[in-house]
Amino acid sequence: MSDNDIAQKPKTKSKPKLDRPKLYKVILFNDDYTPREFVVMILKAVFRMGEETGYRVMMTAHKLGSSVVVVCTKDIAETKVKEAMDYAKEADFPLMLTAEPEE
Ligand code: TYC
Repeated sequence: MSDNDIAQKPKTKSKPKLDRPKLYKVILFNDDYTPREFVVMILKAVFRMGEETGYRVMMTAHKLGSSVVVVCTKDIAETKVKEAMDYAKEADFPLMLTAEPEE
């Protein structure tokens, strides 16, 4: 038996597992000054929510102090937070949103 007879293991390419991108939560915080309708308008315009979902998310923040708006990639979360807060600044409301990494 020559060396050539040794069965070769089929060469399977090992695929390195790509880590899933870390996800970020966009959090909406309550305040005493921003009108409810303005918050709902932001949720509809920036986060593409319908009226009912927007109202529900706004009321959750209003009653509990904060509410998760969406979970997405860091890039999208930060862009949307900036967009929403720019609208609020423009209208002189102290509306606050943050992007936080999911545990
Ligand atoms: N608390 C505000 C009011 O009573 C409404 C509001 C809701 C503001 C949710 C911010 O994230 C918010 N006018």
